[in-house]
Amino acid sequence: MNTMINEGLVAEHNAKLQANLDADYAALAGVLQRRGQDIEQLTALAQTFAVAVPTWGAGTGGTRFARFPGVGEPRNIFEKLEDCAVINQLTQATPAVSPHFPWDKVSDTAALREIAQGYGLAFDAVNSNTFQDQLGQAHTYKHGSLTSQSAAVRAQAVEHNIECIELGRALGSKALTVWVGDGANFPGQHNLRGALERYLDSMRDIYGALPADWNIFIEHKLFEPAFYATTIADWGTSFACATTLGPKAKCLVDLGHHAPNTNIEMIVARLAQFGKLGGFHFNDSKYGDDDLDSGSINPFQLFLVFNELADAAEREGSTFNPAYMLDQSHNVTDPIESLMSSAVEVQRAFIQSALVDRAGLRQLQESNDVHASAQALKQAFRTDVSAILAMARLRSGAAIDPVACYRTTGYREARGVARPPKAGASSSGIV
Ligand code: RM4
Ligand code: MN
Ligand code: MN
Repeated sequence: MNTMINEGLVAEHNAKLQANLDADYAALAGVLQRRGQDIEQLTALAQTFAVAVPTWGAGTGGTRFARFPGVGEPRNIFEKLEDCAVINQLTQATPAVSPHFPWDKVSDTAALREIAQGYGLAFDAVNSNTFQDQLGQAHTYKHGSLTSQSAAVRAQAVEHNIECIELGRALGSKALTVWVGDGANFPGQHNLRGALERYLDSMRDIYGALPADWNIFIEHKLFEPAFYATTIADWGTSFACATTLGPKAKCLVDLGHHAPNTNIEMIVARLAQFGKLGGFHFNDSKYGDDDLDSGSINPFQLFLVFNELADAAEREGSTFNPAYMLDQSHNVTDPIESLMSSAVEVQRAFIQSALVDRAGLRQLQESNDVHASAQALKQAFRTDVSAILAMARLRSGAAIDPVACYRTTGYREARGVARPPKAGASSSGIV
């Protein structure tokens, strides 16, 4: 396998930190044992965790005001894969990447798959893009794509999504995620019902092109770029559309796509209950679709989301398998550092949720012991499982402290030389 980081450097890093880790691990094992929990089981569980990395997250993002390019940022999908390989090598928690088309389109898709395989990376859900125009495109998406009033625009948008399915098949992917920015900026601009009817018509055509073992994920988002009425604004609309389309259609929850204070964990519970939870785009936010690093603003919410996922997994068994992906935009940090620590934060919430004694919690709930029920969750959330995550990494061949290890390698500085800024390079789509 091709490794981007010299394995000797990782081993050297781990050798320096291992004695401290062993001590922390033994101390945590004792704490958990007193609660009747086996640390070894939790570490083995942590080693199974995987979250996909978005190719566009490897580039430096921006806001609608400006983008400040990062040193040595990737200029194309091949360089993005190099950075994704670093992230997975040092965390062993991100074995798949999620591509976005046409940003990541290349002339030889089979070769792209082989290069990824060389790094030990697979392809997760493919993402279509009808929220911006591409050079030479016949029709503009200025007034919508799948919901457009124009049959020609809708046909073009449908065709693009079907092309994404084809590209995804060649890459070994099994799902298409559709997010459209379609909506209205002014009351009266759209017939609200008519727009959703056109969306469903278009989606039926895309659905019809799905291979038997594929899913289509419908991603809702409250606002932006439409500021008055987004066609797929909420999970209710997403659920109604997924139900109308059929069993291969499921809902995708991007944590940033809700109004502040929305009870996202309850949305997760509802979608899981009715078999429509397709997957996640993890990130964090304070105001809107801020695309901040997972767990950086509201780690308790992330934990509560995983608490619902653990509950659903217990009820549904192995058939419950939502897709996990990060979807973030890194404006002021090194994307590799942000993506590594975000993957670890999501993995942390996953392990913390496994600390909850579900049978015990049910008893507390049945006896209406409100205080103790709340404390059962709080105790799990307050438990510092860092040593479990670090031990899982060490045992899987990754770095005990991924960011500290990365900083010793000089990787970014070397990319600064190898990847001089290039005009028109697709460093990121989110600007
Ligand atoms: C959107 C949404 C989509 C992503 C784009 C780039 O806000 O989160 O998942 O494809 O951004
Ligand atoms: Mn998203
Ligand atoms: Mn988003």
